[in-house]
Amino acid sequence: MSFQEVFGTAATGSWRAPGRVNLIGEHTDYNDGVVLPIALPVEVVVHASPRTDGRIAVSSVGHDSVIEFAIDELAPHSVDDWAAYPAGAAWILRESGYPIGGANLLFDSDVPTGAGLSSSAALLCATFVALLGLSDIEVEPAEVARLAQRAENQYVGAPVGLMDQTASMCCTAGHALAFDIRSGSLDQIPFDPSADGLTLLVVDVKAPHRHADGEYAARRKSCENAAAQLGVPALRSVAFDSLDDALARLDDEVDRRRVRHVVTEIKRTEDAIALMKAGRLRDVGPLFTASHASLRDDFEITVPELDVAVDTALAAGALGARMTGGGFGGCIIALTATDDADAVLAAIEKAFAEKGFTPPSALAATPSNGASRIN
Ligand code: GAF
Repeated sequence: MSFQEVFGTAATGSWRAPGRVNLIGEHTDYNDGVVLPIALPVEVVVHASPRTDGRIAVSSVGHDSVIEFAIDELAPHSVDDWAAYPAGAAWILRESGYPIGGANLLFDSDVPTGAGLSSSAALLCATFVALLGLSDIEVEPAEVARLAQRAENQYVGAPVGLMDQTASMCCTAGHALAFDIRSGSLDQIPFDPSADGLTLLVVDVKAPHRHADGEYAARRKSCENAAAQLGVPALRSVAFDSLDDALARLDDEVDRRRVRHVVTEIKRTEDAIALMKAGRLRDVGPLFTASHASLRDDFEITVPELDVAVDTALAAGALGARMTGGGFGGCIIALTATDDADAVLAAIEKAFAEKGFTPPSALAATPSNGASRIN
């Protein structure tokens, strides 16, 4: 249904916010680490018009239902299902003192859900830019990302870090975003694989997310416990050179593995950023592969579909491959010579058919712009 059909008026504007894929730096954001995402050319679009009664009504293309709430009456978890995200955005804006007005919002998205490409951060960020835009309130994109994280943590109740929202707000076309969570610095690194005859494949392995929420919270807790035991504010404070000393001071074998992943992953991310700045993208491949091994063996968040996709991509000639995102399903990325990309994808499809897995699908990894107004 069109905006006019749902709400009986025309939309006064449209805004968009993209999904993302992280090149490297997995499960480092909530450890004050470094991440390197790109925004993808898939996005949540929201068509919007203002209301004068302090209420927000949300609907989405393909669904007939309209969910409505009063901004004044919002409290954590007061709206559930997908509408919890726009409600959470309105709630944190109100709590933070931004005088937003009511709105009618119609969402349309081509970000696959459950694929680890941040459909929820895109939904949140699209809502923020629309609600702020309708009320002519200007807020820095990085601050919008922090508000979006607070909405997800406090309203929806998901203990996520700050990467996905920042990627959706702050990425730029043709660049990967080197985001240092501790310092807050945002460095746009030119990222154009095709200039080097390379392709970044993003392959959705279509694995059902298995216990992803509880496992994510457990990983985060393990990292926080270890940091507390080491007497540091976050695992970012553990220098790569002193990793062995730190591991020797931890009682718990599982926590030791989690710490080893986080500290080595931050180092790999810093190395990848340095290589990309030096124009040596090809050499980043082995860092991707080492990241995957660490996520599989130390962080223990891969599933057979992710491991088979990575192993097959490497056997078929990829320069490097890894799972990306929260884990327990989602996508892998594989850096390949452009001439080999079709063969790598075909090899993954063949391996999945032989294993009886759901057929995977591939996406274009063109680095795109963060959230913006469309019209
Ligand atoms: C999910 C979270 F939302 C991010 O904050 C990040 O921790 C990521 O998993 C893992 O790197 O996408």
